[in-house]
Amino acid sequence: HQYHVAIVGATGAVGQKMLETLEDRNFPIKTLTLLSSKRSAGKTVRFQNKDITIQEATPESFEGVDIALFSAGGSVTKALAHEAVKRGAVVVDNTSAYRMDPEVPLVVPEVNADDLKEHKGIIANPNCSTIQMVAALEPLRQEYGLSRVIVSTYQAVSGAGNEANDELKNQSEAYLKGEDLSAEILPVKGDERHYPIAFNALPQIDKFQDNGYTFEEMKMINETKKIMHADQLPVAATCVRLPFFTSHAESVYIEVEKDNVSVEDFKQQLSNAPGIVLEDDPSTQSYPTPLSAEGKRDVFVGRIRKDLDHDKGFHLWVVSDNLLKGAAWNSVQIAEELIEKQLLTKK
Ligand code: 11C
Repeated sequence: HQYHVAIVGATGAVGQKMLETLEDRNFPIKTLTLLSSKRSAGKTVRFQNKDITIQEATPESFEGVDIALFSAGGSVTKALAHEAVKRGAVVVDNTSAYRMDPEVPLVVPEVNADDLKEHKGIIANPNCSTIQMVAALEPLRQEYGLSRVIVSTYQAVSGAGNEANDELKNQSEAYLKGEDLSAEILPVKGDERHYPIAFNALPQIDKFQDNGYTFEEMKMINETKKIMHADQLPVAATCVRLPFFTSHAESVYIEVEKDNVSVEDFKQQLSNAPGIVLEDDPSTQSYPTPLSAEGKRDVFVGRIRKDLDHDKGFHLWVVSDNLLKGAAWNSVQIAEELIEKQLLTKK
């Protein structure tokens, strides 16, 4: 069977990766409709050696569409996702618009694929930094239980889109020429103050919330609890932007419930886990980095250590391509699961 697939936001950083991923996976496509804002409509992109013209997204664009992958910002999702569902499409949404809606499953296939069975037309793809963390923690939670998570992130600029990539490039060139750096996008487009990202580290990703955490930090906290069905799990996050283009890295501290768990147990568990690659050998300086993970669909884990003061505490280093497992690949993977589980009709 082949499907009519639509991508909303085809020209964005994630939309581009969705096209590449559909091609790489040889996804069973009958028709591919590429949609965007009025501004990008009329451009053409190449897919499987053909030029496809991007059309302006309207409610009618979704007539006959089976699967719609949205990645054009929360306001576009809010305006069009229900219109797509009304016309019979199943929506996989890569924005934060409906992630915390109790009617909308929030899915990382390695963790909670069964939640797809409850969908009512819209499925949310989690935030990139959340996805890679829960994918790495789930195999450990299943075996040893989880009683606390504390994460600090080291995130790539592409998480803030193509404009942020350009800002890093321009500032880096300016810095090396000894010129002044101008900052207009990061840390958050539309926020009042901007700081250079080149040769810097910014402890703000997305807007500040009333509790002093940023929205990115609250996404990691709330989404983790929802995906793992663990409302009571204590989760804390500090999210930091660093000057590289691709992949998010995370230093994760967890406490397990079981006694007498060893680093070897962790390694065994992770090396058998779906979608996880263990890269952890201090004797050969083996560990993942943002550059080594770029372009790959897996989540890489290294630097596993037992806490020196807490017998149930462990430290891990988790790295993944934020545009692939963090966005495009997780969305396409959800679409593949929907086909496999015969869930392409709404309940
Ligand atoms: C970043 N994690 O790195 C963000 C990008 O909610 O899907 C993803 C935003 C989202 O800036």
